[in-house]
Amino acid sequence: MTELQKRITAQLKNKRIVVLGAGLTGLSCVQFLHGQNIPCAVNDSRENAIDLVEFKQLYSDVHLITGHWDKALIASAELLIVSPGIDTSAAEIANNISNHCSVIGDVELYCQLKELPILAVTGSNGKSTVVSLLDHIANKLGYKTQLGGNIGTPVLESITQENDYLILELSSFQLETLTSMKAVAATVLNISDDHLDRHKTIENYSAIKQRIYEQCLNAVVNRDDAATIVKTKNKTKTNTKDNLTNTVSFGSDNPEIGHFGLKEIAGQQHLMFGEQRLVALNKLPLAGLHNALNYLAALALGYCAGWSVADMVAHLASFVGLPHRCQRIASDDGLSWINDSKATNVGATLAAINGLSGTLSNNNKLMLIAGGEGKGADFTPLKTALVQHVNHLYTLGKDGDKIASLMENTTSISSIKEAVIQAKSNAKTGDIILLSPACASFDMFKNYQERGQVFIDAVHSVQEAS
Ligand code: UMA
Ligand code: ADP
Repeated sequence: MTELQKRITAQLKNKRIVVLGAGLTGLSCVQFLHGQNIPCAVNDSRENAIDLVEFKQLYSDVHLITGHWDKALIASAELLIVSPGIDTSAAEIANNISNHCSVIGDVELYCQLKELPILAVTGSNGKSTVVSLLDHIANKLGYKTQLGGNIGTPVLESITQENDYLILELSSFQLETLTSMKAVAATVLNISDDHLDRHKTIENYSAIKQRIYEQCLNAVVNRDDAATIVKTKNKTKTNTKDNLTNTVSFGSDNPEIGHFGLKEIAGQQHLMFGEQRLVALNKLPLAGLHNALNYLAALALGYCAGWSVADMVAHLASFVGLPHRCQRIASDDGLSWINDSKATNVGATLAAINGLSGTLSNNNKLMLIAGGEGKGADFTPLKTALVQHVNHLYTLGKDGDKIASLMENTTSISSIKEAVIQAKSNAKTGDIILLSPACASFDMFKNYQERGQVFIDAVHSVQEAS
Protein backbone atom coordinates (compact mmCIF):
# COMPACT_ATOMS: atom_id res chain seq x y z
CA MET A 1 0.00 0.00 0.00
CA THR A 2 1.39 3.44 -0.91
CA GLU A 3 1.56 6.28 1.62
CA LEU A 4 -1.30 7.97 -0.26
CA GLN A 5 -3.50 4.89 -0.05
CA LYS A 6 -2.72 4.49 3.68
CA ARG A 7 -3.81 8.07 4.29
CA ILE A 8 -6.91 7.70 2.16
CA THR A 9 -7.91 4.66 4.21
CA ALA A 10 -7.18 6.39 7.52
CA GLN A 11 -8.91 9.67 6.70
CA LEU A 12 -11.76 8.79 4.38
CA LYS A 13 -12.88 5.15 4.74
CA ASN A 14 -16.28 4.69 6.38
CA LYS A 15 -16.98 8.43 6.64
CA ARG A 16 -20.18 10.03 5.40
CA ILE A 17 -18.77 12.41 2.82
CA VAL A 18 -20.82 15.11 1.12
CA VAL A 19 -19.40 17.23 -1.71
CA LEU A 20 -21.00 20.68 -2.06
CA GLY A 21 -20.93 22.04 -5.62
CA ALA A 22 -20.74 20.11 -8.88
CA GLY A 23 -18.51 22.47 -10.87
CA LEU A 24 -14.81 21.97 -11.62
CA THR A 25 -13.89 21.43 -7.99
CA GLY A 26 -16.86 19.29 -6.98
CA LEU A 27 -16.51 17.00 -9.98
CA SER A 28 -12.76 16.59 -9.35
CA CYS A 29 -13.60 15.52 -5.78
CA VAL A 30 -16.17 13.00 -7.02
CA GLN A 31 -13.76 11.66 -9.64
CA PHE A 32 -11.01 11.23 -7.05
CA LEU A 33 -13.22 9.63 -4.37
CA HIS A 34 -14.94 7.37 -6.90
CA GLY A 35 -11.54 6.29 -8.25
CA GLN A 36 -10.46 5.34 -4.73
CA ASN A 37 -13.74 3.45 -4.04
CA ILE A 38 -14.75 5.96 -1.38
CA PRO A 39 -18.53 6.61 -1.39
CA CYS A 40 -19.81 10.19 -1.39
CA ALA A 41 -22.94 12.21 -2.11
CA VAL A 42 -23.08 15.49 -4.06
CA ASN A 43 -25.33 18.50 -3.57
CA ASP A 44 -25.52 21.49 -5.93
CA SER A 45 -28.18 24.11 -5.18
CA ARG A 46 -28.67 25.18 -8.80
CA GLU A 47 -30.99 23.58 -11.35
CA ASN A 48 -29.24 22.49 -14.56
CA ALA A 49 -25.83 22.78 -12.89
CA ILE A 50 -24.57 19.72 -14.76
CA ASP A 51 -25.42 17.16 -17.40
CA LEU A 52 -27.31 14.62 -15.26
CA VAL A 53 -27.18 11.86 -17.88
CA GLU A 54 -23.41 12.11 -18.24
CA PHE A 55 -22.96 12.25 -14.47
CA LYS A 56 -25.04 9.08 -13.97
CA GLN A 57 -23.10 7.29 -16.71
CA LEU A 58 -19.80 8.07 -15.02
CA TYR A 59 -20.86 7.76 -11.38
CA SER A 60 -23.97 5.57 -11.27
CA ASP A 61 -23.55 4.86 -7.55
CA VAL A 62 -23.04 8.49 -6.46
CA HIS A 63 -26.11 10.10 -4.87
CA LEU A 64 -26.63 13.51 -6.53
CA ILE A 65 -29.10 16.18 -5.47
CA THR A 66 -29.49 19.40 -7.44
CA GLY A 67 -31.80 22.42 -7.37
CA HIS A 68 -31.69 23.14 -3.62
CA TRP A 69 -29.50 22.62 -0.56
CA ASP A 70 -30.55 19.32 0.99
CA LYS A 71 -30.67 20.06 4.72
CA ALA A 72 -30.86 16.41 5.80
CA LEU A 73 -27.95 15.42 3.55
CA ILE A 74 -25.79 18.29 4.85
CA ALA A 75 -26.73 17.43 8.44
CA SER A 76 -25.73 13.79 7.89
CA ALA A 77 -22.20 14.67 6.72
CA GLU A 78 -19.11 13.83 8.77
CA LEU A 79 -16.90 15.40 6.11
CA LEU A 80 -18.17 18.26 3.95
CA ILE A 81 -15.95 19.07 0.97
CA VAL A 82 -16.99 22.55 -0.14
CA SER A 83 -16.30 24.15 -3.53
CA PRO A 84 -14.65 27.60 -3.29
CA GLY A 85 -17.57 29.54 -4.78
CA ILE A 86 -19.97 28.32 -2.10
CA ASP A 87 -20.31 30.43 1.02
CA THR A 88 -20.86 28.07 3.96
CA SER A 89 -21.99 30.95 6.16
CA ALA A 90 -25.28 30.99 4.19
CA ALA A 91 -27.98 30.02 6.68
CA GLU A 92 -29.25 27.05 4.64
CA ILE A 93 -25.81 25.45 4.93
CA ALA A 94 -24.45 26.83 8.22
CA ASN A 95 -27.55 25.97 10.25
CA ASN A 96 -27.41 22.33 9.19
CA ILE A 97 -23.75 21.40 9.64
CA SER A 98 -23.43 18.98 12.55
CA ASN A 99 -20.94 19.60 15.37
CA HIS A 100 -19.10 16.41 14.41
CA CYS A 101 -18.57 17.45 10.81
CA SER A 102 -15.25 18.69 9.34
CA VAL A 103 -15.67 21.36 6.69
CA ILE A 104 -12.78 21.43 4.21
CA GLY A 105 -11.94 22.37 0.63
CA ASP A 106 -10.28 20.27 -2.06
CA VAL A 107 -6.85 21.83 -1.41
CA GLU A 108 -7.13 20.98 2.30
CA LEU A 109 -7.96 17.37 1.40
CA TYR A 110 -4.94 17.27 -0.93
CA CYS A 111 -2.64 18.57 1.83
CA GLN A 112 -3.99 16.04 4.33
CA LEU A 113 -3.26 13.20 1.92
CA LYS A 114 -0.04 14.17 0.14
CA GLU A 115 3.27 15.79 1.07
CA LEU A 116 4.51 17.22 -2.20
CA PRO A 117 6.62 20.41 -1.88
CA ILE A 118 4.26 23.33 -2.51
CA LEU A 119 5.01 26.81 -3.82
CA ALA A 120 1.87 28.78 -3.00
CA VAL A 121 0.71 32.13 -4.34
CA THR A 122 -2.20 34.35 -3.36
CA GLY A 123 -2.93 38.08 -3.65
CA SER A 124 -5.55 40.30 -5.24
CA ASN A 125 -3.69 40.49 -8.57
CA GLY A 126 -0.87 38.76 -10.41
CA LYS A 127 -1.49 35.23 -9.06
CA SER A 128 -1.98 33.52 -12.42
CA THR A 129 0.91 35.42 -13.99
CA VAL A 130 3.29 34.54 -11.15
CA VAL A 131 2.36 30.84 -10.90
CA SER A 132 2.55 30.43 -14.68
CA LEU A 133 5.95 32.15 -14.79
CA LEU A 134 7.18 30.04 -11.89
CA ASP A 135 5.94 26.89 -13.59
CA HIS A 136 7.68 27.94 -16.81
CA ILE A 137 10.97 28.52 -14.94
CA ALA A 138 10.67 25.25 -13.00
CA ASN A 139 10.13 23.24 -16.20
CA LYS A 140 13.08 24.94 -17.89
CA LEU A 141 15.21 23.99 -14.88
CA GLY A 142 14.14 20.37 -15.35
CA TYR A 143 11.63 20.02 -12.51
CA LYS A 144 8.40 18.11 -13.00
CA THR A 145 5.58 20.29 -11.75
CA GLN A 146 1.85 20.42 -11.39
CA LEU A 147 0.27 23.84 -11.81
CA GLY A 148 -3.07 23.90 -10.01
CA GLY A 149 -5.69 25.55 -7.85
CA ASN A 150 -7.57 28.74 -8.68
CA ILE A 151 -5.81 28.97 -12.06
CA GLY A 152 -8.28 26.34 -13.24
CA THR A 153 -6.99 22.83 -12.55
CA PRO A 154 -8.32 21.39 -9.30
CA VAL A 155 -5.45 19.89 -7.30
CA LEU A 156 -7.03 16.46 -6.78
CA GLU A 157 -6.79 15.82 -10.52
CA SER A 158 -3.03 15.31 -10.11
CA ILE A 159 -2.78 13.78 -6.65
CA THR A 160 -1.78 10.33 -7.91
CA GLN A 161 0.93 11.69 -10.23
CA GLU A 162 4.61 11.90 -9.31
CA ASN A 163 5.88 15.48 -9.41
CA ASP A 164 8.70 17.52 -7.87
CA TYR A 165 6.49 20.50 -6.96
CA LEU A 166 2.88 21.60 -6.79
CA ILE A 167 2.73 25.23 -7.94
CA LEU A 168 -0.47 26.40 -6.38
CA GLU A 169 -2.63 29.47 -7.01
CA LEU A 170 -4.92 30.06 -4.05
CA SER A 171 -7.96 32.32 -3.88
CA SER A 172 -9.32 33.78 -0.65
CA PHE A 173 -12.20 31.30 -1.00
CA GLN A 174 -9.77 28.37 -1.05
CA LEU A 175 -7.75 29.75 1.87
CA GLU A 176 -10.91 29.90 4.01
CA THR A 177 -11.07 26.10 4.15
CA LEU A 178 -7.31 25.42 4.30
CA THR A 179 -5.43 24.63 7.53
CA SER A 180 -2.93 21.82 6.81
CA MET A 181 -0.73 23.31 4.08
CA LYS A 182 3.01 23.50 4.88
CA ALA A 183 4.32 25.34 1.83
CA VAL A 184 8.03 25.42 1.05
CA ALA A 185 7.41 29.05 0.09
CA ALA A 186 4.24 31.12 0.20
CA THR A 187 3.40 34.65 -0.84
CA VAL A 188 0.66 37.25 -0.65
CA LEU A 189 1.55 39.35 -3.71
CA ASN A 190 -0.62 42.39 -2.90
CA ILE A 191 -3.95 43.34 -1.38
CA SER A 192 -6.67 45.57 -2.84
CA ASP A 193 -10.47 45.39 -2.59
CA ASP A 194 -11.88 42.17 -4.01
CA HIS A 195 -14.67 39.74 -3.16
CA LEU A 196 -16.01 42.07 -0.46
CA ASP A 197 -19.53 40.87 -1.28
CA ARG A 198 -18.49 37.62 0.46
CA HIS A 199 -15.74 38.69 2.90
CA LYS A 200 -17.51 41.95 3.94
CA THR A 201 -14.46 43.97 5.04
CA ILE A 202 -10.95 44.45 3.66
CA GLU A 203 -9.61 43.50 7.12
CA ASN A 204 -11.37 40.15 6.98
CA TYR A 205 -10.24 39.59 3.37
CA SER A 206 -6.62 40.44 4.32
CA ALA A 207 -6.71 38.13 7.33
CA ILE A 208 -7.90 35.25 5.13
CA LYS A 209 -5.06 35.92 2.66
CA GLN A 210 -2.55 35.83 5.56
CA ARG A 211 -3.50 32.19 6.21
CA ILE A 212 -1.20 31.18 3.37
CA TYR A 213 1.78 31.88 5.66
CA GLU A 214 0.64 29.55 8.45
CA GLN A 215 3.20 26.73 8.77
CA CYS A 216 5.12 27.80 5.64
CA LEU A 217 8.91 27.44 5.66
CA ASN A 218 9.61 30.63 3.71
CA ALA A 219 7.38 33.68 3.47
CA VAL A 220 7.80 35.90 0.41
CA VAL A 221 6.44 39.40 1.14
CA ASN A 222 5.99 42.61 -0.86
CA ARG A 223 7.81 45.59 0.72
CA ASP A 224 5.52 47.98 -1.21
CA ASP A 225 2.36 46.62 0.43
CA ALA A 226 2.19 46.41 4.23
CA ALA A 227 -0.82 44.10 4.07
CA THR A 228 1.42 41.34 2.66
CA ILE A 229 3.89 41.38 5.57
CA VAL A 230 3.52 38.32 7.83
CA LYS A 231 1.35 39.23 10.82
CA THR A 232 2.52 38.22 14.30
CA LYS A 233 -0.15 35.56 14.70
CA ASN A 234 1.26 33.64 11.76
CA LYS A 235 4.86 34.26 12.80
CA THR A 236 4.48 32.81 16.27
CA LYS A 237 2.67 29.81 14.88
CA THR A 238 5.51 28.92 12.58
CA ASN A 239 8.49 30.01 14.64
CA THR A 240 8.80 26.80 16.58
CA LYS A 241 12.27 25.43 17.17
CA ASP A 242 12.14 22.92 14.31
CA ASN A 243 10.28 25.03 11.83
CA LEU A 244 11.68 28.53 11.45
CA THR A 245 9.99 30.76 8.94
CA ASN A 246 12.43 32.65 6.79
CA THR A 247 11.25 35.88 5.15
CA VAL A 248 12.43 37.02 1.73
CA SER A 249 11.03 40.28 0.38
CA PHE A 250 10.55 41.91 -3.02
CA GLY A 251 9.68 45.50 -3.83
CA SER A 252 10.18 48.41 -6.20
CA ASP A 253 13.03 49.92 -4.18
CA ASN A 254 16.70 49.04 -3.90
CA PRO A 255 16.92 45.68 -2.08
CA GLU A 256 19.07 44.73 0.88
CA ILE A 257 21.34 41.67 0.64
CA GLY A 258 19.25 38.50 0.34
CA HIS A 259 16.17 40.32 -0.96
CA PHE A 260 14.80 41.24 -4.41
CA GLY A 261 14.12 44.71 -5.83
CA LEU A 262 14.63 47.26 -8.58
CA LYS A 263 17.45 49.70 -9.28
CA GLU A 264 18.11 52.21 -12.04
CA ILE A 265 21.52 51.60 -13.60
CA ALA A 266 22.72 53.67 -16.59
CA GLY A 267 19.19 54.99 -17.13
CA GLN A 268 17.58 51.54 -17.19
CA GLN A 269 15.54 49.83 -14.46
CA HIS A 270 17.04 46.46 -13.50
CA LEU A 271 15.81 43.48 -11.48
CA MET A 272 18.19 43.10 -8.53
CA PHE A 273 19.06 40.45 -5.96
CA GLY A 274 20.77 42.37 -3.18
CA GLU A 275 23.62 44.17 -4.93
CA GLN A 276 23.58 41.71 -7.82
CA ARG A 277 22.23 43.12 -11.10
CA LEU A 278 20.02 40.44 -12.70
CA VAL A 279 18.53 41.80 -15.94
CA ALA A 280 17.28 45.10 -17.42
CA LEU A 281 13.49 45.35 -17.51
CA ASN A 282 13.50 46.45 -21.15
CA LYS A 283 14.96 43.02 -22.05
CA LEU A 284 11.85 41.28 -20.69
CA PRO A 285 8.49 40.86 -22.45
CA LEU A 286 6.03 41.68 -19.62
CA ALA A 287 5.70 45.45 -19.30
CA GLY A 288 4.81 47.72 -16.41
CA LEU A 289 5.82 48.07 -12.78
CA HIS A 290 3.27 45.47 -11.72
CA ASN A 291 4.93 42.89 -13.94
CA ALA A 292 8.39 43.85 -12.65
CA LEU A 293 7.04 42.96 -9.20
CA ASN A 294 5.63 39.71 -10.59
CA TYR A 295 9.09 38.78 -11.94
CA LEU A 296 10.65 39.52 -8.56
CA ALA A 297 8.02 37.51 -6.68
CA ALA A 298 8.57 34.46 -8.89
CA LEU A 299 12.35 34.72 -8.47
CA ALA A 300 11.97 35.03 -4.69
CA LEU A 301 9.74 31.94 -4.52
CA GLY A 302 12.17 29.90 -6.65
CA TYR A 303 15.10 31.12 -4.54
CA CYS A 304 13.31 29.91 -1.40
CA ALA A 305 12.95 26.50 -3.05
CA GLY A 306 16.73 26.43 -3.50
CA TRP A 307 16.83 27.17 -7.24
CA SER A 308 19.78 29.13 -8.64
CA VAL A 309 18.88 32.80 -9.19
CA ALA A 310 21.15 33.08 -12.25
CA ASP A 311 19.58 29.98 -13.84
CA MET A 312 16.06 31.32 -13.21
CA VAL A 313 16.87 34.72 -14.71
CA ALA A 314 18.05 33.02 -17.91
CA HIS A 315 14.48 31.78 -18.49
CA LEU A 316 12.47 34.94 -17.75
CA ALA A 317 12.55 36.26 -21.31
CA SER A 318 10.99 33.14 -22.84
CA PHE A 319 7.76 33.54 -20.81
CA VAL A 320 5.39 35.53 -23.01
CA GLY A 321 2.56 36.13 -20.53
CA LEU A 322 -1.08 35.07 -20.38
CA PRO A 323 -3.99 36.18 -22.59
CA HIS A 324 -6.49 38.85 -21.41
CA ARG A 325 -3.87 40.57 -19.18
CA CYS A 326 -2.94 43.92 -20.80
CA GLN A 327 -2.67 42.07 -24.11
CA ARG A 328 -2.27 44.04 -27.33
CA ILE A 329 -4.79 43.15 -30.07
CA ALA A 330 -3.29 43.03 -33.56
CA SER A 331 -4.76 45.89 -35.64
CA ASP A 332 -3.76 47.98 -38.63
CA ASP A 333 -5.64 51.19 -37.80
CA GLY A 334 -2.77 52.88 -35.95
CA LEU A 335 -4.58 52.58 -32.61
CA SER A 336 -3.46 50.51 -29.60
CA TRP A 337 -6.32 48.24 -28.57
CA ILE A 338 -5.49 46.60 -25.22
CA ASN A 339 -7.48 43.68 -23.83
CA ASP A 340 -7.21 43.57 -20.02
CA SER A 341 -10.47 41.68 -19.45
CA LYS A 342 -8.87 39.80 -16.52
CA ALA A 343 -8.83 43.10 -14.57
CA THR A 344 -11.73 42.10 -12.34
CA ASN A 345 -10.91 44.49 -9.50
CA VAL A 346 -9.77 48.04 -8.84
CA GLY A 347 -6.10 47.17 -8.21
CA ALA A 348 -5.67 45.53 -11.62
CA THR A 349 -7.29 48.44 -13.49
CA LEU A 350 -5.14 50.94 -11.58
CA ALA A 351 -2.00 49.00 -12.60
CA ALA A 352 -3.15 49.03 -16.26
CA ILE A 353 -4.02 52.77 -16.36
CA ASN A 354 -0.82 53.80 -14.60
CA GLY A 355 1.34 51.44 -16.66
CA LEU A 356 -0.14 52.34 -20.07
CA SER A 357 -0.47 56.08 -19.54
CA GLY A 358 3.31 56.18 -19.06
CA THR A 359 3.74 54.86 -22.61
CA LEU A 360 1.57 57.57 -24.28
CA SER A 361 3.21 60.37 -26.21
CA ASN A 362 2.13 63.95 -25.39
CA ASN A 363 -0.57 64.35 -28.02
CA ASN A 364 -2.19 61.01 -27.52
CA LYS A 365 -4.97 59.93 -25.23
CA LEU A 366 -6.10 56.90 -23.26
CA MET A 367 -9.73 55.78 -23.45
CA LEU A 368 -11.06 53.21 -21.00
CA ILE A 369 -13.93 50.73 -21.18
CA ALA A 370 -14.92 49.62 -17.66
CA GLY A 371 -17.78 48.26 -15.57
CA GLY A 372 -19.52 45.00 -14.74
CA GLU A 373 -20.20 43.28 -11.43
CA GLY A 374 -18.27 45.26 -8.80
CA LYS A 375 -18.48 42.63 -6.03
CA GLY A 376 -19.08 45.30 -3.39
CA ALA A 377 -15.82 47.17 -4.09
CA ASP A 378 -15.18 50.83 -3.38
CA PHE A 379 -14.13 52.37 -6.74
CA THR A 380 -12.84 55.68 -5.36
CA PRO A 381 -9.16 54.56 -5.41
CA LEU A 382 -9.52 54.78 -9.22
CA LYS A 383 -10.50 58.45 -9.17
CA THR A 384 -7.05 60.10 -9.34
CA ALA A 385 -5.84 57.81 -12.13
CA LEU A 386 -9.07 58.34 -14.10
CA VAL A 387 -8.99 62.11 -13.77
CA GLN A 388 -5.26 62.38 -14.54
CA HIS A 389 -4.85 59.81 -17.31
CA VAL A 390 -8.18 58.83 -18.90
CA ASN A 391 -9.51 61.11 -21.61
CA HIS A 392 -12.84 59.34 -22.13
CA LEU A 393 -14.54 56.59 -20.14
CA TYR A 394 -17.11 54.17 -21.57
CA THR A 395 -19.03 52.29 -18.88
CA LEU A 396 -21.24 49.23 -19.01
CA GLY A 397 -22.80 46.58 -16.80
CA LYS A 398 -24.29 46.50 -13.34
CA ASP A 399 -21.81 48.83 -11.61
CA GLY A 400 -20.64 50.91 -14.59
CA ASP A 401 -22.45 54.00 -13.27
CA LYS A 402 -20.44 53.90 -10.03
CA ILE A 403 -17.20 54.20 -12.01
CA ALA A 404 -18.72 56.85 -14.31
CA SER A 405 -19.49 59.03 -11.26
CA LEU A 406 -15.74 59.44 -10.62
CA MET A 407 -14.92 61.60 -13.67
CA GLU A 408 -16.35 63.78 -16.46
CA ASN A 409 -16.29 62.75 -20.12
CA THR A 410 -18.13 59.48 -19.73
CA THR A 411 -20.55 57.60 -21.95
CA SER A 412 -22.78 54.78 -20.80
CA ILE A 413 -22.89 52.00 -23.42
CA SER A 414 -24.87 48.77 -23.56
CA SER A 415 -22.34 46.52 -25.30
CA ILE A 416 -18.59 46.26 -25.79
CA LYS A 417 -19.08 46.55 -29.54
CA GLU A 418 -20.84 49.90 -29.08
CA ALA A 419 -17.87 51.11 -27.01
CA VAL A 420 -15.44 49.97 -29.70
CA ILE A 421 -17.38 51.80 -32.45
CA GLN A 422 -17.65 55.02 -30.41
CA ALA A 423 -14.02 54.94 -29.21
CA LYS A 424 -12.77 54.39 -32.75
CA SER A 425 -14.69 57.38 -34.07
CA ASN A 426 -13.23 59.44 -31.23
CA ALA A 427 -9.61 58.27 -31.67
CA LYS A 428 -6.60 59.31 -33.69
CA THR A 429 -3.34 57.52 -34.51
CA GLY A 430 -1.35 56.57 -31.41
CA ASP A 431 -4.28 56.60 -28.96
CA ILE A 432 -4.83 53.69 -26.61
CA ILE A 433 -8.23 52.07 -26.10
CA LEU A 434 -8.14 49.85 -23.04
CA LEU A 435 -10.71 47.32 -21.85
CA SER A 436 -9.91 47.01 -18.13
CA PRO A 437 -13.27 46.65 -16.38
CA ALA A 438 -12.30 46.72 -12.64
CA CYS A 439 -15.27 44.36 -12.28
CA ALA A 440 -16.18 40.72 -12.68
CA SER A 441 -17.88 39.76 -15.93
CA PHE A 442 -20.75 37.54 -14.83
CA ASP A 443 -23.50 40.18 -15.05
CA MET A 444 -23.08 40.14 -18.86
CA PHE A 445 -20.73 37.29 -19.83
CA LYS A 446 -19.93 33.67 -19.00
CA ASN A 447 -16.47 34.63 -17.77
CA TYR A 448 -13.62 37.11 -18.34
CA GLN A 449 -12.34 35.06 -21.30
CA GLU A 450 -15.67 35.48 -23.12
CA ARG A 451 -15.68 39.23 -22.33
CA GLY A 452 -12.11 39.55 -23.69
CA GLN A 453 -12.98 37.57 -26.81
CA VAL A 454 -16.06 39.76 -27.46
CA PHE A 455 -13.73 42.78 -27.31
CA ILE A 456 -11.18 41.19 -29.66
CA ASP A 457 -13.93 40.20 -32.12
CA ALA A 458 -15.44 43.71 -32.00
CA VAL A 459 -12.05 45.31 -32.71
CA HIS A 460 -11.51 42.97 -35.67
CA SER A 461 -15.01 43.44 -37.10
CA VAL A 462 -14.77 47.24 -36.86
CA GLN A 463 -11.43 47.07 -38.73
CA GLU A 464 -12.97 44.97 -41.49
CA ALA A 465 -15.92 47.34 -41.82
CA SER A 466 -13.75 50.44 -42.24
N1 UMA B 1 -23.00 26.43 -6.58
C1 UMA B 1 -24.10 26.11 -5.84
N2 UMA B 1 -24.63 27.07 -5.03
C2 UMA B 1 -24.05 28.29 -4.87
C3 UMA B 1 -22.89 28.60 -5.62
C4 UMA B 1 -22.40 27.64 -6.47
O1 UMA B 1 -24.61 25.00 -5.92
O2 UMA B 1 -24.56 29.10 -4.08
C5 UMA B 1 -22.49 25.43 -7.51
C6 UMA B 1 -22.69 25.84 -8.96
O3 UMA B 1 -23.98 25.49 -9.43
C7 UMA B 1 -21.61 25.08 -9.68
C8 UMA B 1 -20.55 24.91 -8.59
O4 UMA B 1 -21.11 25.27 -7.35
O5 UMA B 1 -22.02 23.82 -10.12
C9 UMA B 1 -19.41 25.82 -8.91
O6 UMA B 1 -18.48 25.79 -7.87
P1 UMA B 1 -17.45 26.97 -7.73
O7 UMA B 1 -18.15 28.28 -7.86
O8 UMA B 1 -16.63 26.74 -6.53
O9 UMA B 1 -16.59 26.84 -9.07
P2 UMA B 1 -15.68 25.68 -9.62
O10 UMA B 1 -16.16 25.36 -10.98
O11 UMA B 1 -15.52 24.57 -8.68
O12 UMA B 1 -14.31 26.52 -9.80
C10 UMA B 1 -13.56 26.84 -8.63
C11 UMA B 1 -13.14 28.29 -8.69
N3 UMA B 1 -14.32 29.15 -8.75
C12 UMA B 1 -14.57 30.06 -7.79
O13 UMA B 1 -13.85 30.23 -6.85
C13 UMA B 1 -15.81 30.89 -7.97
C14 UMA B 1 -12.28 28.52 -9.93
O14 UMA B 1 -11.77 29.84 -9.90
C15 UMA B 1 -11.09 27.59 -9.89
O15 UMA B 1 -10.36 27.72 -11.10
C16 UMA B 1 -11.57 26.15 -9.75
O16 UMA B 1 -12.41 26.02 -8.58
C17 UMA B 1 -10.39 25.17 -9.55
O17 UMA B 1 -9.73 25.40 -8.34
C18 UMA B 1 -12.40 30.78 -10.80
C19 UMA B 1 -12.67 32.09 -10.08
O18 UMA B 1 -13.45 32.88 -10.58
C20 UMA B 1 -11.48 31.07 -11.99
N4 UMA B 1 -12.02 32.35 -8.94
C21 UMA B 1 -12.17 33.61 -8.25
C22 UMA B 1 -11.18 34.63 -8.75
O19 UMA B 1 -10.14 34.25 -9.36
O20 UMA B 1 -11.40 35.85 -8.51
C23 UMA B 1 -11.91 33.40 -6.75
P1 ADP C 1 -4.96 36.97 -10.76
O1 ADP C 1 -4.74 35.52 -11.05
O2 ADP C 1 -4.55 37.35 -9.36
O3 ADP C 1 -6.31 37.47 -11.14
P2 ADP C 1 -3.54 37.73 -13.21
O4 ADP C 1 -2.11 37.45 -13.39
O5 ADP C 1 -4.52 36.85 -13.91
O6 ADP C 1 -3.87 37.76 -11.65
O7 ADP C 1 -3.84 39.24 -13.63
C1 ADP C 1 -5.13 39.79 -13.38
C2 ADP C 1 -5.15 41.26 -13.67
O8 ADP C 1 -4.26 41.95 -12.79
C3 ADP C 1 -4.70 41.63 -15.07
O9 ADP C 1 -5.49 42.73 -15.42
C4 ADP C 1 -3.23 42.03 -14.90
O10 ADP C 1 -2.83 42.97 -15.88
C5 ADP C 1 -3.23 42.65 -13.50
N1 ADP C 1 -2.01 42.40 -12.74
C6 ADP C 1 -1.12 41.40 -12.89
N2 ADP C 1 -0.16 41.47 -11.94
C7 ADP C 1 -0.47 42.53 -11.15
C8 ADP C 1 0.13 43.11 -10.00
N3 ADP C 1 1.23 42.60 -9.47
N4 ADP C 1 -0.48 44.21 -9.45
C9 ADP C 1 -1.61 44.73 -9.99
N5 ADP C 1 -2.21 44.22 -11.08
C10 ADP C 1 -1.66 43.13 -11.66
